[in-house]
Amino acid sequence: MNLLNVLTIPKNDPIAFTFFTGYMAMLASSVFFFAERSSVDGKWKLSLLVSALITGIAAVHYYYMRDYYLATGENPTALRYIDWTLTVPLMCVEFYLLTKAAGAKLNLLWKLILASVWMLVTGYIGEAFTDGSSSHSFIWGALSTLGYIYILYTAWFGEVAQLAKSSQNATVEKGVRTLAWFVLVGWAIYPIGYMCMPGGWLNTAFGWESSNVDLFYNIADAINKIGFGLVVYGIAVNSKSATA
Ligand SMILES: *C/C=C(C)/C=C/C=C(C)/C=C/C1=C(C)CCCC1(C)C
Repeated sequence: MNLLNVLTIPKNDPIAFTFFTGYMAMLASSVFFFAERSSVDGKWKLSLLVSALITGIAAVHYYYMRDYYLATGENPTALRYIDWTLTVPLMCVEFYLLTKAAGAKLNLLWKLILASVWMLVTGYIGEAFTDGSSSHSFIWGALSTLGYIYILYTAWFGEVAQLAKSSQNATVEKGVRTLAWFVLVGWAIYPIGYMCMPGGWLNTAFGWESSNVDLFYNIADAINKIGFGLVVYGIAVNSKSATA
Protein backbone atom coordinates (compact mmCIF):
# COMPACT_ATOMS: atom_id res chain seq x y z
CA MET A 1 0.00 0.00 0.00
CA ASN A 2 1.38 3.36 -1.04
CA LEU A 3 0.62 5.68 1.87
CA LEU A 4 1.77 8.80 0.08
CA ASN A 5 -0.90 8.27 -2.53
CA VAL A 6 -3.54 7.96 0.12
CA LEU A 7 -2.83 11.50 1.25
CA THR A 8 -2.88 13.33 -2.05
CA ILE A 9 -4.42 13.26 -5.51
CA PRO A 10 -1.89 12.84 -8.30
CA LYS A 11 -2.22 15.78 -10.74
CA ASN A 12 -2.59 13.59 -13.77
CA ASP A 13 -5.20 11.28 -12.40
CA PRO A 14 -8.74 12.26 -13.43
CA ILE A 15 -10.13 9.07 -11.93
CA ALA A 16 -8.87 10.04 -8.46
CA PHE A 17 -10.31 13.50 -9.00
CA THR A 18 -13.77 12.10 -9.75
CA PHE A 19 -13.60 9.83 -6.71
CA PHE A 20 -13.04 12.88 -4.47
CA THR A 21 -15.62 15.15 -6.10
CA GLY A 22 -18.06 12.26 -6.31
CA TYR A 23 -17.69 11.63 -2.60
CA MET A 24 -18.32 15.25 -1.63
CA ALA A 25 -21.20 15.67 -4.07
CA MET A 26 -22.97 12.56 -2.76
CA LEU A 27 -22.49 13.64 0.84
CA ALA A 28 -23.75 17.17 0.22
CA SER A 29 -26.77 15.91 -1.76
CA SER A 30 -27.64 13.55 1.02
CA VAL A 31 -27.70 16.35 3.58
CA PHE A 32 -29.76 18.48 1.19
CA PHE A 33 -32.43 15.84 0.48
CA PHE A 34 -32.69 14.95 4.13
CA ALA A 35 -33.00 18.56 5.27
CA GLU A 36 -35.60 19.36 2.59
CA ARG A 37 -37.94 16.69 3.87
CA SER A 38 -39.33 19.27 6.27
CA SER A 39 -40.33 21.62 3.45
CA VAL A 40 -42.40 19.19 1.35
CA ASP A 41 -45.87 17.72 1.76
CA GLY A 42 -46.19 14.68 4.00
CA LYS A 43 -46.80 12.29 1.12
CA TRP A 44 -43.40 13.17 -0.40
CA LYS A 45 -41.28 12.81 2.71
CA LEU A 46 -40.60 9.13 2.14
CA SER A 47 -39.50 9.77 -1.46
CA LEU A 48 -37.05 12.42 -0.28
CA LEU A 49 -35.74 10.12 2.43
CA VAL A 50 -35.09 7.46 -0.23
CA SER A 51 -33.20 10.07 -2.32
CA ALA A 52 -31.09 10.90 0.73
CA LEU A 53 -30.42 7.21 1.36
CA ILE A 54 -29.32 6.64 -2.25
CA THR A 55 -26.74 9.44 -2.18
CA GLY A 56 -25.84 8.65 1.45
CA ILE A 57 -25.11 4.98 0.74
CA ALA A 58 -23.09 6.07 -2.29
CA ALA A 59 -21.14 8.60 -0.20
CA VAL A 60 -20.04 5.91 2.26
CA HIS A 61 -18.96 3.63 -0.58
CA TYR A 62 -17.13 6.48 -2.32
CA TYR A 63 -15.25 7.12 0.91
CA TYR A 64 -13.89 3.57 0.79
CA MET A 65 -13.56 3.28 -3.00
CA ARG A 66 -11.56 6.51 -3.15
CA ASP A 67 -9.00 5.23 -0.66
CA TYR A 68 -8.90 1.80 -2.24
CA TYR A 69 -8.24 3.32 -5.64
CA LEU A 70 -5.54 5.68 -4.34
CA ALA A 71 -3.78 2.91 -2.45
CA THR A 72 -3.86 0.26 -5.16
CA GLY A 73 -4.59 2.02 -8.47
CA GLU A 74 -7.16 -0.69 -9.14
CA ASN A 75 -10.89 -0.71 -9.70
CA PRO A 76 -12.81 -1.19 -6.46
CA THR A 77 -15.13 -3.62 -8.25
CA ALA A 78 -16.63 -5.34 -5.20
CA LEU A 79 -17.35 -2.07 -3.34
CA ARG A 80 -18.82 -0.65 -6.52
CA TYR A 81 -21.24 -3.51 -6.98
CA ILE A 82 -22.23 -3.58 -3.30
CA ASP A 83 -23.08 0.10 -3.60
CA TRP A 84 -25.16 -0.50 -6.76
CA THR A 85 -26.92 -3.54 -5.31
CA LEU A 86 -28.27 -1.28 -2.59
CA THR A 87 -28.84 1.93 -4.53
CA VAL A 88 -30.35 0.66 -7.82
CA PRO A 89 -33.20 -1.17 -6.02
CA LEU A 90 -33.78 2.05 -4.06
CA MET A 91 -34.14 3.88 -7.38
CA CYS A 92 -36.79 1.29 -8.26
CA VAL A 93 -38.48 2.20 -4.96
CA GLU A 94 -38.64 5.81 -6.20
CA PHE A 95 -40.56 4.68 -9.29
CA TYR A 96 -42.88 2.66 -7.09
CA LEU A 97 -43.53 5.51 -4.64
CA LEU A 98 -44.23 7.96 -7.46
CA THR A 99 -46.80 5.68 -9.09
CA LYS A 100 -48.28 4.25 -5.90
CA ALA A 101 -51.06 6.83 -5.71
CA ALA A 102 -52.07 5.76 -9.23
CA GLY A 103 -52.33 2.14 -8.10
CA ALA A 104 -48.81 0.64 -8.35
CA LYS A 105 -48.70 -2.75 -6.64
CA LEU A 106 -45.82 -4.20 -4.68
CA ASN A 107 -45.25 -6.82 -7.36
CA LEU A 108 -44.20 -4.03 -9.77
CA LEU A 109 -41.50 -3.10 -7.27
CA TRP A 110 -40.35 -6.71 -6.95
CA LYS A 111 -40.11 -7.16 -10.70
CA LEU A 112 -37.97 -4.04 -11.01
CA ILE A 113 -35.76 -5.12 -8.11
CA LEU A 114 -35.37 -8.59 -9.57
CA ALA A 115 -34.36 -7.13 -12.94
CA SER A 116 -31.79 -4.86 -11.28
CA VAL A 117 -30.31 -7.68 -9.22
CA TRP A 118 -30.04 -9.78 -12.40
CA MET A 119 -28.38 -6.86 -14.20
CA LEU A 120 -25.86 -6.37 -11.38
CA VAL A 121 -25.02 -9.98 -10.55
CA THR A 122 -24.30 -10.81 -14.19
CA GLY A 123 -22.37 -7.53 -14.58
CA TYR A 124 -20.32 -8.39 -11.50
CA ILE A 125 -19.44 -11.82 -12.87
CA GLY A 126 -18.44 -10.12 -16.12
CA GLU A 127 -16.10 -7.72 -14.35
CA ALA A 128 -14.80 -9.46 -11.26
CA PHE A 129 -14.14 -12.84 -12.85
CA THR A 130 -12.80 -11.60 -16.15
CA ASP A 131 -10.04 -13.61 -17.77
CA GLY A 132 -9.34 -10.61 -19.98
CA SER A 133 -11.07 -12.23 -22.93
CA SER A 134 -13.64 -10.47 -25.08
CA SER A 135 -16.00 -13.42 -24.99
CA HIS A 136 -16.30 -13.43 -21.20
CA SER A 137 -16.94 -9.71 -21.07
CA PHE A 138 -19.41 -9.90 -23.98
CA ILE A 139 -21.49 -12.83 -22.72
CA TRP A 140 -21.99 -11.49 -19.19
CA GLY A 141 -22.43 -7.94 -20.46
CA ALA A 142 -25.16 -9.12 -22.85
CA LEU A 143 -26.93 -11.08 -20.10
CA SER A 144 -26.77 -8.02 -17.87
CA THR A 145 -28.23 -5.84 -20.61
CA LEU A 146 -31.42 -7.96 -20.58
CA GLY A 147 -32.14 -6.73 -17.04
CA TYR A 148 -31.38 -3.17 -18.08
CA ILE A 149 -33.75 -3.39 -21.05
CA TYR A 150 -36.52 -4.72 -18.83
CA ILE A 151 -36.24 -1.70 -16.52
CA LEU A 152 -35.97 0.64 -19.48
CA TYR A 153 -39.08 -0.86 -21.07
CA THR A 154 -41.08 -0.68 -17.83
CA ALA A 155 -40.16 2.97 -17.33
CA TRP A 156 -40.91 4.05 -20.90
CA PHE A 157 -43.81 1.85 -22.05
CA GLY A 158 -44.66 -0.68 -19.34
CA GLU A 159 -46.43 -0.45 -16.01
CA VAL A 160 -44.53 2.56 -14.65
CA ALA A 161 -45.27 4.68 -17.73
CA GLN A 162 -48.92 3.60 -17.83
CA LEU A 163 -49.48 4.26 -14.13
CA ALA A 164 -47.85 7.69 -14.40
CA LYS A 165 -50.21 8.48 -17.25
CA SER A 166 -53.27 7.39 -15.32
CA SER A 167 -52.23 9.36 -12.25
CA GLN A 168 -54.02 12.46 -13.59
CA ASN A 169 -51.17 14.42 -12.08
CA ALA A 170 -49.19 16.31 -14.73
CA THR A 171 -46.25 16.86 -12.37
CA VAL A 172 -45.92 13.15 -11.61
CA GLU A 173 -46.31 12.22 -15.27
CA LYS A 174 -43.64 14.68 -16.36
CA GLY A 175 -41.34 13.70 -13.49
CA VAL A 176 -41.59 9.98 -14.25
CA ARG A 177 -40.83 10.72 -17.91
CA THR A 178 -37.73 12.66 -16.84
CA LEU A 179 -36.60 9.71 -14.71
CA ALA A 180 -37.17 7.45 -17.72
CA TRP A 181 -34.79 9.70 -19.66
CA PHE A 182 -32.22 9.24 -16.91
CA VAL A 183 -32.56 5.48 -17.27
CA LEU A 184 -32.18 5.73 -21.05
CA VAL A 185 -29.29 8.20 -21.27
CA GLY A 186 -27.68 8.35 -17.82
CA TRP A 187 -27.71 4.61 -17.17
CA ALA A 188 -26.33 3.93 -20.66
CA ILE A 189 -23.01 5.39 -19.48
CA TYR A 190 -22.48 2.27 -17.33
CA PRO A 191 -22.26 -0.28 -20.14
CA ILE A 192 -19.87 2.14 -21.88
CA GLY A 193 -17.67 2.08 -18.77
CA TYR A 194 -17.93 -1.70 -18.63
CA MET A 195 -16.61 -1.93 -22.19
CA CYS A 196 -13.46 -0.09 -21.05
CA MET A 197 -12.22 -3.05 -19.01
CA PRO A 198 -9.53 -5.30 -20.44
CA GLY A 199 -11.29 -7.54 -22.98
CA GLY A 200 -14.10 -5.00 -23.39
CA TRP A 201 -14.84 -3.67 -26.86
CA LEU A 202 -13.73 -0.10 -26.23
CA ASN A 203 -10.56 -1.23 -24.48
CA THR A 204 -9.67 -3.53 -27.35
CA ALA A 205 -10.68 -1.00 -30.02
CA PHE A 206 -8.50 1.79 -28.60
CA GLY A 207 -5.72 -0.49 -27.39
CA TRP A 208 -5.84 0.98 -23.87
CA GLU A 209 -3.38 -0.32 -21.37
CA SER A 210 -5.19 0.93 -18.33
CA SER A 211 -8.85 0.71 -17.67
CA ASN A 212 -11.01 3.84 -17.58
CA VAL A 213 -13.94 1.98 -16.12
CA ASP A 214 -14.08 4.08 -12.97
CA LEU A 215 -14.04 7.38 -14.81
CA PHE A 216 -17.31 6.48 -16.54
CA TYR A 217 -18.85 4.92 -13.45
CA ASN A 218 -18.04 7.93 -11.26
CA ILE A 219 -19.47 10.43 -13.73
CA ALA A 220 -22.55 8.27 -14.29
CA ASP A 221 -23.15 7.85 -10.56
CA ALA A 222 -23.07 11.60 -9.94
CA ILE A 223 -25.46 12.28 -12.83
CA ASN A 224 -27.88 9.51 -11.97
CA LYS A 225 -27.98 9.42 -8.20
CA ILE A 226 -28.03 13.16 -7.64
CA GLY A 227 -30.13 13.76 -10.77
CA PHE A 228 -32.77 11.21 -9.76
CA GLY A 229 -32.98 12.83 -6.33
CA LEU A 230 -33.37 16.31 -7.80
CA VAL A 231 -36.16 15.20 -10.12
CA VAL A 232 -38.01 13.64 -7.20
CA TYR A 233 -37.43 16.82 -5.19
CA GLY A 234 -38.80 18.85 -8.11
CA ILE A 235 -41.95 16.72 -8.23
CA ALA A 236 -42.45 17.13 -4.48
CA VAL A 237 -42.05 20.89 -4.61
CA ASN A 238 -44.11 21.48 -7.76
CA SER A 239 -47.06 19.28 -7.04
CA LYS A 240 -47.40 20.96 -3.68
CA SER A 241 -48.12 24.30 -5.32
CA ALA A 242 -50.28 22.77 -8.10
CA THR A 243 -52.75 20.18 -6.86
CA ALA A 244 -53.11 19.21 -3.23
C1 LIG B 1 -26.40 4.34 -8.81
C2 LIG B 1 -26.04 3.31 -9.68
C3 LIG B 1 -26.66 3.00 -10.87
C4 LIG B 1 -27.85 3.78 -11.38
C5 LIG B 1 -26.11 1.91 -11.62
C6 LIG B 1 -26.57 1.46 -12.78
C7 LIG B 1 -25.88 0.42 -13.44
C8 LIG B 1 -26.16 -0.07 -14.69
C9 LIG B 1 -27.32 0.42 -15.49
C10 LIG B 1 -25.29 -1.10 -15.20
C11 LIG B 1 -25.46 -1.76 -16.35
C12 LIG B 1 -24.58 -2.77 -16.96
C13 LIG B 1 -24.96 -3.22 -18.21
C14 LIG B 1 -26.24 -2.79 -18.87
C15 LIG B 1 -24.12 -4.16 -19.01
C16 LIG B 1 -22.72 -4.27 -18.50
C17 LIG B 1 -22.68 -4.46 -17.03
C18 LIG B 1 -23.31 -3.28 -16.27
C19 LIG B 1 -23.62 -3.84 -14.89
C20 LIG B 1 -22.27 -2.17 -16.16
